Amino acid sequence: MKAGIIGFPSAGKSTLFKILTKAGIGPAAQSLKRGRSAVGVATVPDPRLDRLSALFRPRKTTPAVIEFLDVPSFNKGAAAPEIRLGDFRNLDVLVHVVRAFDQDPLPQGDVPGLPEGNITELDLELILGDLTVIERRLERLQKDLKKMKSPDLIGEDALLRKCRQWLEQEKPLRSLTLSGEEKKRLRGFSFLSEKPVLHVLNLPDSAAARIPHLAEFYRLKTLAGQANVDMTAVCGKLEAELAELADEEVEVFLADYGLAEPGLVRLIRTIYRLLGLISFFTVSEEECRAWTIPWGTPALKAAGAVHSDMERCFIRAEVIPWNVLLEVKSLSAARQRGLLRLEGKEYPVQDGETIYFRHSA
Ligand SMILES: Nc1nc2c(ncn2[C@@H]2O[C@H](COP(=O)(O)OP(=O)(O)O)[C@@H](O)[C@H]2O)c(=O)[nH]1
Ligand SMILES: [Mg+2]
Repeated sequence: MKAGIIGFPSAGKSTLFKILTKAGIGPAAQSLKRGRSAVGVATVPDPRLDRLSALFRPRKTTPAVIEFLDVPSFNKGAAAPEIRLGDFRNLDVLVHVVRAFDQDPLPQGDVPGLPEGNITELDLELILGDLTVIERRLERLQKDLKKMKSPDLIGEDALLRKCRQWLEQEKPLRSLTLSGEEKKRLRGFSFLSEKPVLHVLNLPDSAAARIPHLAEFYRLKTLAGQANVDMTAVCGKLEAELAELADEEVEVFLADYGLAEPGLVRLIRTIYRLLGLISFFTVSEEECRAWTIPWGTPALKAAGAVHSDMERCFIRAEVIPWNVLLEVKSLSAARQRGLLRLEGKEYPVQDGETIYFRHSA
């Protein structure tokens, strides 16, 4: 999975990127100077995997990962494509950092100003970027259509006009209803406003204790009825301090600020919610590992995520929820007690299940 961190200058993008990916400042800053995105990998925190790993004591524990890009800042009115479009190819989600830490200190009970303006402005940049691409392609298409009226070209022309009409109303493509066929046709364009967006409010420290509440408040107020968008909040400065601490100090620090968990944990969880992703686990003495799949994935495809041979030679999936496995302590005990379910190819894998794939490879 790939996520692009985007936004206007000094929103806290690089700060967030560095904490998420534990990236050194050097190489990342160098990439940005050349106008390219810096790339780093974040591991997905999952206490369920930690608990399974503590039980199985495998030689290796492998969490799921998300690749993050620290995309150079957008400049207002410049339309996004001045940023190399290549950076946006294959991005599954845009993480938009919204600067909201200015009103420091914030009186208790007060709510920071709504960042609606910032969100609309960002959407406008994405929309303008896509319009530029569409205009260019339509121009080219008219020339080609003069030479040859193939159904393919006619179809593309109609679809792009439909998109253009939507964008001209300042609406992002992610809210336009498209058929599977149409979506497939658009894929090659990698349209910016088509990608799901997670808005991350970067709030002042003084808002720390109320962060989950504020994130929810703004989400309901700002994003009501919008498709493929979600919202969360962090205190960037606080998260940066948190990242410097040893594991055993983290809990005390969080408690001091009245926080239940680091903002980054919530951020990643919200990405999963937005994209409709779930996790399943494979466990053995060799390796305990978390895998990310879309909600509703059948067991056969889940097997394929682990190994193509497992998909090809799939026999059965042996399934048990992670917490039940923790209780009975081993797969063989679970099998004996009839707690290991046998499921076939079509079975939709549920979040948090531990799976042993039987195969004939
Ligand atoms: N007070 C405060 N300052 C922040 C926070 N996040 C970032 N900054 C500061 O804002 C400036 C810009 O941050 P940076 O991450 O480089 O922003 P970018 O341009 O979006 O990459 C830096 O001086 C940061 O130290 C925050 O949450 N609170
Ligand atoms: Mg930056």
